[in-house]
Amino acid sequence: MIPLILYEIPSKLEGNYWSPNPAKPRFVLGYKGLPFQLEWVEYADIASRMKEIGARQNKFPDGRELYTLPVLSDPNTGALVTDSWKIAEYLEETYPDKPIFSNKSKGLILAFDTAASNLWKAAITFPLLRSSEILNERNAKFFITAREAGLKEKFSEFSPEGPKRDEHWAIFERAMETCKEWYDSLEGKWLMGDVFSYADILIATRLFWFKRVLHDDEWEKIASWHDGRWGTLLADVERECNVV
Ligand SMILES: N[C@@H](CCC(=O)N[C@@H](CS)C(=O)NCC(=O)O)C(=O)O
Repeated sequence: MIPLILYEIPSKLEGNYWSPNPAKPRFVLGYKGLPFQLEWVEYADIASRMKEIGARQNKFPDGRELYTLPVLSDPNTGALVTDSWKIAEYLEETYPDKPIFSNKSKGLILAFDTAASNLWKAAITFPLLRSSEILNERNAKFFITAREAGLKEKFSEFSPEGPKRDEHWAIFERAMETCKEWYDSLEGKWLMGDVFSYADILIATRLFWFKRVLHDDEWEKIASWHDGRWGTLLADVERECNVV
């Protein structure tokens, strides 16, 4: 089998990885035990590089069309897939061993993806601010301009220290409380009880993002909530997906 190619975004961090969306297919590839290699594309070069390889643009709910990562190329089939969800679907259909949508759960997990995004929506300007700090100057500039346009807010307003940042932390904690309720509703360490699924990858890749971009004390605060279960969950999913 020829290794698949996953297009990823680098950072200044040791180990490079940081971005939650490319992490999703990376975790799936690891879980399914598929061979793959990475092609690193600087944030500011995503559009030009993706145009060059013929990837399609992504369409956002507000109608914007944008070249985004992750993109996956599969030389075994000739497929070139944009968008983490579409990649997950593609990998599941093409390589069904070790399923990520067991028990016909794909529709529910798609709905869960939206629910999980909405859960953190109001708090993620803080990790976005921290994300800009782990990119080099050129990419940080690009990233900030793009996020300002997306959020319709000046960068300095994203999550300034003080009441606004405190409110983001409060929203964060409430979100993790909801997440805890989801996990507590069944016995077993995964969201579907004993069955590992893409839903766990959706939660873990966000935790992964927080761990990578937030300052150590900030991540440790999140990891320690609810008896340290979030640090443990991330480690469990990483082990399950062979990404450590
Ligand atoms: N729904 C898409 C979102 C992908 C996305 O927003 N990717 C970001 C990086 S994490 C990106 O490539 N943004 C390009 C830009 O802002 O120009 C997915 O899940 O793949």
